[in-house]
Amino acid sequence: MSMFCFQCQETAKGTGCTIKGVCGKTDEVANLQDLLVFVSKGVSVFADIAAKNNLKTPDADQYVFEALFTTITNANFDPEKITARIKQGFLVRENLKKQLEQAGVVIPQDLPEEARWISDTDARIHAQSLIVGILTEPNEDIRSLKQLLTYGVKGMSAYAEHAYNLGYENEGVFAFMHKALVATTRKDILADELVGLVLECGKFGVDVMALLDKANTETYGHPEMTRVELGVRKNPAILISGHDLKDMERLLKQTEGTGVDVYTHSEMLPAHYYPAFKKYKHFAGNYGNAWWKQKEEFRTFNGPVLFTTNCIVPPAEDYIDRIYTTGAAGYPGCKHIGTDADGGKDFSAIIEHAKKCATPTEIESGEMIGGFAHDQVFKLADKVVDAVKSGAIKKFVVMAGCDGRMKSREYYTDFASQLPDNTVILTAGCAKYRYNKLQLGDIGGIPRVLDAGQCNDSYSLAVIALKLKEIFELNDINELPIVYNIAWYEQKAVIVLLALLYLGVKDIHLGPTLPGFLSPNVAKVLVDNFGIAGIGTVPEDIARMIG
Ligand code: SF4
Ligand code: SF3
Repeated sequence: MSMFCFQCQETAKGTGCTIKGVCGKTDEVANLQDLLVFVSKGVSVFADIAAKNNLKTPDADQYVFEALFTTITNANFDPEKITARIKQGFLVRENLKKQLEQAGVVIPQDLPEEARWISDTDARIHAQSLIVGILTEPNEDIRSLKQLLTYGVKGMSAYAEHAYNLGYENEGVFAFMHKALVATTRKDILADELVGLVLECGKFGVDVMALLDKANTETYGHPEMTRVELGVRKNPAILISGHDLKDMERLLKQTEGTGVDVYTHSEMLPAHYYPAFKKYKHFAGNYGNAWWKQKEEFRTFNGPVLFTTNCIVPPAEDYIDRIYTTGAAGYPGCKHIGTDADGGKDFSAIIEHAKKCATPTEIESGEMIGGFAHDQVFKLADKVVDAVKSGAIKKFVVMAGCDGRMKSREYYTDFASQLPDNTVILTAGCAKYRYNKLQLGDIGGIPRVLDAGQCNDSYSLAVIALKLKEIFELNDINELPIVYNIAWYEQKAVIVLLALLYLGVKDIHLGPTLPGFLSPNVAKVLVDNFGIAGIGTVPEDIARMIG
């Protein structure tokens, strides 16, 4: 075994990648990511002490959410970038210590190892990275809970960063992030306390998604019902992938008037739903499907691709020179566009690159519809309520989450197409690509697939559910005609799941497989208390969920 990682749904054999990641992550990068998480926890130890003494720690907050985002599945494969972040962590930690000393705060002597380890050379960093991994926690259940909590905080970090990039912060989220990470350093912590923290993580998951929703909608307007082109135009173009709307805005502004079009890929599709982006005439459409099909689709796109976040598939030699990264994303050999001293980003290199490339080859045509976040659905509320009352809509099926390359995910296409005509799918995240191009029709003008947006817009689905609960005067969210069949892949899906559990949602089906990081006992806690279940066959599950 040269590494150990079991944080995503595609982990080898459902138990852990031990030689190389199924995602393409090398053992070197996996071990460096373990060390980056370890160092982040050390920073959080001091930030947590500071918070308890009413001291603000903006540098530490930013460091921890950026560092953890870097370790999310398919975000960053670059050992040099990860090593640089590890080194940065030591500096942030030393500055924090000084800040505490200057404020007269007594630093405890019995600090965890995460807060004590110091290194200055790459060789020592690499040596240390081999011995700080997940398996250092010997108890299977405690390890499972510590990782579940860590993955929840990783997902939270990603959403906190997007909000931060738009100038929105929530100190409560940062304080919880540090508190949770400190808890995972404790050798004496018991399962009950960790279970409590996992549930509390869900509360802050709701908070961070609400914050990001506010950031996105106050900055770019409320998503509205939108038809998105799937075909191509005649200009050279840039494809933008990932989740960061600030980068989307920068790219649209900088490409305006250059003769270069901009297309969205995968999780950036929902950018089309925001009013602020509709004014850009060169904002062409969406190209391709979910992240895992990028090898074929990037070849035919012909132009450069900008990754603002995950999910990167290790690029093939014939197009790696067209891949650019920014923010938390990174891949060795790909050009990274960093932030200027004034906080801006200069995309001129990618724009010049696009001008020299052939125009995109058309792989699809037509259009698809989306933009059903909470505000748009509330505008349709009367129609929706009437349809429920008349029985035209029998059930809503939340099918949010992630897509992935496993063949077993064909289940979701079959499930969507075999659902009875009186059901409406509520979706968010890249899971939608399994069924958003099926012609499932509408119910009295309400499309049968309502796409709220990116994975973080699962928050919108919760807001819609809470509104329906109010309209129908119900006591419990579980009395609504809504069932949950969620597909997960990476750690943002973990925070979405914890947020739904916090909101009291029961009987969520999670697939295509349950997380490998859940020990049998921890899985049992989720099954017994929340009715979490896996998936079965499509007919069985439709019978079970729809009746
Ligand atoms: Fe394996 Fe997933 Fe970890 Fe990649 S992120 S190494 S596929 S568990
Ligand atoms: Fe997709 Fe990676 Fe999770 Fe944001 S882009 S949902 S998998």
